[in-house]
This record gives sequence, C-alpha cells and structure tokens, in this order.
Amino acid sequence: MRQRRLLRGLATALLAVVGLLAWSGPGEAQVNILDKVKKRGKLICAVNAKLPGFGYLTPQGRYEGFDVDFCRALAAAIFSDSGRLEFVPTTAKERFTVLQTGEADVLFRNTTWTISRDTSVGLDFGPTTFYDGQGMMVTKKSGIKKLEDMKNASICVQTGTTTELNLADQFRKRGVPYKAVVFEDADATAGAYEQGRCDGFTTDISGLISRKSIMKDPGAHVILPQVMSKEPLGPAWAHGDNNWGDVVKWLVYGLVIAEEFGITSKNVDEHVNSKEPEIARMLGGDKEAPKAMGLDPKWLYNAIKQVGNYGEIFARHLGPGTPFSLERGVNDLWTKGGLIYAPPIR
Ligand SMILES: N[C@@H](CCC(=O)N[C@@H](CS)C(=O)NCC(=O)O)C(=O)O
Repeated sequence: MRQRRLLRGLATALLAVVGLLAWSGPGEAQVNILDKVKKRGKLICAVNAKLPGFGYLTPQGRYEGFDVDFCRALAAAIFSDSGRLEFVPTTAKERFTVLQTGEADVLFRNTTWTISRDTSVGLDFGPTTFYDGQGMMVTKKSGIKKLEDMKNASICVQTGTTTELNLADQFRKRGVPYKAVVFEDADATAGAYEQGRCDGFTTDISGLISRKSIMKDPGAHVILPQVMSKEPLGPAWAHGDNNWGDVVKWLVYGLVIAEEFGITSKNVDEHVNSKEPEIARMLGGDKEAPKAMGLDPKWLYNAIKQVGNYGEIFARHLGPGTPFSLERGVNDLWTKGGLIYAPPIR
C-alpha cells in the first residue's frame, strides 16, 4: 500500500518535471509546423465560412474567397497540389484557439494584425494581404450621415473582434453615447441589424461590403464615409515557429512579386526560362532558399500555376465582375500607388 502510494507520488513528480521541461512559454509552438503538415499529408487552414468574397462556404459545400485562395496557394507550395487541404471554419472568437491548440496550421480569415495578438495572445503575423479600415452601415431611411448623428444609437457588433474595441474608442472620443448589441457570429450580427434590432452595423469595410451583397435589400443600406481604424488583414499562426513563418510570408510575397512581373497562372510556363534573373530564380532556378525552408524549388511556380498571382486572386473574388467590384486602391501594387510591396527574391 505504502509502496504504491510512493510510486504514484514519484510518477506525479516525474510528470511535473517533464511538463516543466516541455513548456516553452505561453502560446509557443511546440512543433515544427511544416514537418507536421508534411507528415499529415495535408494543410489545415482556418478560415471564415460566412464572409462572401473572403471566406465563404457555398451551399455546394466548397470554400471560396480571397483568403481561401491563399490557403490553396500554400498547399500548392508545400505539396505541389492545391487540393491537399482541409478547412476549419471559425468565428472571430474561436480563430486563435485553433492555432494555439494546433488544430489548424495557419489562419487566413480577415484577421487584423495588432500588438496584443502578436504578443500576449501568442501569435505571429505574416504580410498584410488586404489593407482595410472599420466602417459603419446604417439604413438609408435613417438619414444618418455621420457617426456624430448616432447619439444613443444601438449598434450591432461581433464579439472577439477589433471592431468591438474600436467602436468603444471611437464613440468615446467623439463623446457620442451608444449601446453595443453584441453577437457571436456574422449571421447573427448582420441578421439582427437587418431585422431592425440595431440602428447601425459595424465591422471592417470589406466585411460591410461583403455582407451587404447578401442582404435582402442591399440598396436600402449605406456605409458612412468615416473610417474608424486601421485594419491590416493577413495570415497568422502560433507564435514561435520561424521556419513556418518564412514559408507563409514568402508564399504571400511570392504571389505579389509574380503580379509585379506579370506572371500569371496562364503564362507562368512561358516565364520558367526567363532571361530576367529574379524571375528565373523564383520559378525554380533558386534551389537554396526553398531547400532552407523545406520546400521544393518549384514551390512558387506551383502556387502561381494552380492558384494565380496576388492580382489574379484579388480580381477573381473581389474585382470587377464580382458582386463587390472593389477598386484595388491601397491594395494595389506599390508601383501603382498602393501599399502592396514585397522584398526581393534574391
Ligand atoms: N478584422 C477584425 C474583424 C474580423 C471579423 O471577425 N469580422 C466579422 C465581420 S462580419 C466576421 O468576419 N464574422 C464572421 C463570423 O464570425 O461568422 C478582427 O480581426 O477582429
């Protein structure tokens, strides 16, 4: 009896020591994510399922959107096959937990890069793929023209977002009292506003444009011209895996550089033997950098060929001919007056 108790005590102490040694700080990645992805044979990407144009689960059961295509491109870069991929749909509240628990390898879900998420929440962020800002939607018939007209208004907002926090800052700053009506997901938030339970609906401007497209009467709503915040949206993953960070970062940069050079999914084969040294390097000529990352020399060729460059992804989901018809604006290449810029492949 005494012996057994002693043994159990020893085992507990041993587990505690092992646990202490294995613990590498809050939110630290415990594994090499790229190895884990390769062993599993597919990438697990956390996305939005309710934001048409960005991340949306169609009634046919297919994930589509601007963010979703970066997941496909990443799978193509890792496996030479954009289909080696599983999606995890996430609400704003759940999205960081799936990274911390290792349930998903990366998050491409209209997620704003902020200091708290990058530090205390235990995440790392990649290059901004979409520069956005927070907006406010109201009904046309309300006659509201600016935020200052919203005294004592009720405002539908989603929990777990930067939106909720900015709303408080912006209205306090303006000295405008308001009532936040908080919901867990986009359907509930936008739905409550549409049913007239709130005077306003606030989120990223991209989110407002997206949700407006599926409202019963889109023409009955307007987005106020004031922009309440900076919302740099981009990929995130569990903090502490530098190599995984390189893979995600360079995938995004590579697709931007492809647009800069006019390399598309249609013409990439014609560029493989390019006389332009950077193009030749990025499409298979450079073996060193891909090897250091754990990727095939054709990583970027495969991503471009199977999914397309940054501009193609933008045009496919958000550009003219889509329900959103978004201008590139600040999301145009730096060479065209926008903020989309990538370091060189050299
Ligand atoms: N960019 C902001 C907002 C992101 C966000 O979650 N926006 C809502 C806007 S509607 C959304 O996408 N909801 C979808 C859902 O959770 O179902 C953030 O990172 O906190």
